[in-house]
Amino acid sequence: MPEVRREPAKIRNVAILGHRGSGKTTLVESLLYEAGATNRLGTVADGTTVCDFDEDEQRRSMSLSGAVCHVDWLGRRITLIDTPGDPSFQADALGALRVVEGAVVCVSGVAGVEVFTERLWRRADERDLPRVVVVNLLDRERADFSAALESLRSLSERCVAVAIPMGQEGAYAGVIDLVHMVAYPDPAGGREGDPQPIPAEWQAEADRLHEALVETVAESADELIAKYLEGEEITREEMAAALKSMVSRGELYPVTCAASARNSGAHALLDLIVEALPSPQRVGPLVAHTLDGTRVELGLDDGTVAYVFKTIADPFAGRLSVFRVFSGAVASDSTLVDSRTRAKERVGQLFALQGKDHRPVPQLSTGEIGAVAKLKDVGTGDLLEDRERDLVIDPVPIPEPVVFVAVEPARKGDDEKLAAALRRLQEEDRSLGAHRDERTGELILEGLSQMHVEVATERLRKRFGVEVVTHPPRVPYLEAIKRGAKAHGRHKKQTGGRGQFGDCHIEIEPLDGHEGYEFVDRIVGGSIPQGFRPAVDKGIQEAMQRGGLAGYPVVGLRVTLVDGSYHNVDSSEMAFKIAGSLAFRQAYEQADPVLLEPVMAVEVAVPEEVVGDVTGDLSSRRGRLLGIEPGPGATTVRAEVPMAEMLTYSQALTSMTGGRGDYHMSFLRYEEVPPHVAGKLTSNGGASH
Ligand SMILES: Nc1nc2c(ncn2[C@@H]2O[C@H](COP(=O)(O)OP(=O)(O)OP(=O)(O)O)[C@@H](O)[C@H]2O)c(=O)[nH]1
Ligand SMILES: [Mg+2]
Repeated sequence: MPEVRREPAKIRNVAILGHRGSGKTTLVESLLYEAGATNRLGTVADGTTVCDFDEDEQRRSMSLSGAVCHVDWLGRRITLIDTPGDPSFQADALGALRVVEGAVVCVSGVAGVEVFTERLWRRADERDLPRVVVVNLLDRERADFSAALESLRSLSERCVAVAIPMGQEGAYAGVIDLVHMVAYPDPAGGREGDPQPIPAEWQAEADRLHEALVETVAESADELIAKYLEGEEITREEMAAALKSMVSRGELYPVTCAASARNSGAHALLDLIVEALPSPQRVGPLVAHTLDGTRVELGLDDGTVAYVFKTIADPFAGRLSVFRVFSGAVASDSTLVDSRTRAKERVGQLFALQGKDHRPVPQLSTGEIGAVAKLKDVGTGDLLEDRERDLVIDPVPIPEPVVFVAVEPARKGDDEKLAAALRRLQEEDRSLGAHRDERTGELILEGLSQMHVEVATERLRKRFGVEVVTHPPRVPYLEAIKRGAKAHGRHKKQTGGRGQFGDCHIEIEPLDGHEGYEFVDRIVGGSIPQGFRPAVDKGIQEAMQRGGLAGYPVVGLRVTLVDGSYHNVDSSEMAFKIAGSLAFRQAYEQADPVLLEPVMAVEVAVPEEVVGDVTGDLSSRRGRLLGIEPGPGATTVRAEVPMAEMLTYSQALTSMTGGRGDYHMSFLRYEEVPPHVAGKLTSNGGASH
């Protein structure tokens, strides 16, 4: 076998993180090309990159899911996970954080740090993840490396330049590596190749910044500071070692630069990944827990433990599980135990991933990332172990859905197919939800944004051949009464032979909080025989389901059966049921009926400068403001807003905040619909039952 065990020290697992459009996918393309893993530089515009391989990504020119690929550089295997920069698809970015020892944070040289850069930075902080930063797109108009560096300092004062661009915008001419004091002239889409001497015009600037960098790094280690103060040369190895320990401890975030579409900056970044980011060897043990809560620290060789961080639903090849080996090694054609299901799983052929291409490998060693197809019942977040050890690790937080859309198959009879396809999509994207609304009977797709849901329905069609129609969910209104009323219901029919006769007097009154249903039998004597009274109750309940105002179910009612009469021959259960429903309908009309609507508890997090717009908008949606709390990154606005007004909130918030807003909502309670709104709902016929 050509590939046997790879030393953990020779591995780097790196997530590429950053705001939408900061050039991540292009950056990965450039790293692959420079390292010789590919022989052409693909572009996002032409849909020819390794990482945006899905048709839907190519059509939208954006990444919709995480993609795994790898390069070999300086004797190290670097596995790169390109993640989507759109928050709707953040589940894959968050999942990637769990399986890497380091990240490359990609920032636009034009826009600097943007909202989602900051959010991902905080997530990486929580995991103490070592990071290097690359300021990309420096050949673009209005690119400004110093301004971008300045904006990075808002994330951390420890962001320090380890490279500078030689010119920018139209004058961009390449990169100077301040660690090794070499230059990489702009290859304009070719390979950068070997480093070159720094051009004379840049020498003074480079010397000054190199000196500052050496001073920063030297201060981190006693033996280096001594050498430095005595004016001795610090070697490349010493510099790299010091850099790595500082980056590993989060004391330094080296910032390099690039114009990835021209393949500029790749060489210096590849060096930086190897020299500054830690290997699995260097990182502490994986902390897991057994099911009974005991903490377990897993070293690199504590049996076999692998973690599935991504699942790809392929309608033809079946399910592909992408995993990271944390301890031991996984071999092709072996058996592992899934710690969630406790079932044995047959592991067939293993693959190394290069975007959509799978290359068979005999084994995946400690620290490596790869994939296997067709495991029986293994989901994202599962651990695979060599024996039953009942281990679990902290789950990756999955963002809550905020956008709800009703879906139904376009073709009758496709319900089963739709349900199955949805399950497959949910395996792949855990932030996608689906449920059947009990009240309206609709199938509701839940996502993080309108686009998220659109992408899902597109996939249903393209991948699984299920055409669906979508519409805003029907609001599950209810009806209730505000005061008591009495009525008499009499059903009498004489048709030839046996007639029908049922007759009852009822009183209805509202229950507290518009909740529940009670049926009280207050008949004295036998004006209605015992056996027929439940029929009255049943008739009333059926009528309540149909409502009386706009066709929505009536709730929160006490019904008292006070009197009635019967006929020896003609009375029947059916007749009393009808009498009950007639009585109810009459009483209901006089009981001041009202519509009730679901009200949501809404929390919106937005930049301070748009708080006024957001609160104004919520008020116009009949919202009740509860509070405004300033916070470090965003101001939180809390409000109670009727569900009917929140159906299209996602788009509104995006346009109000330029995509910098976030919200979530949950059902709070039912409330009366104000008369001016109710008028519209009842006049156009209400629910279509
Ligand atoms: N001029 C210039 N354009 C670039 C550069 N890098 C990327 N682009 C372009 O910028 C756009 C966005 O690049 P992507 O690589 O898709 O960015 P991304 O960060 O992967 O975007 P998402 O996956 O949507 O988050 C594409 O049109 C690229 O061709 C660069 O260095 N210079
Ligand atoms: Mg991308």
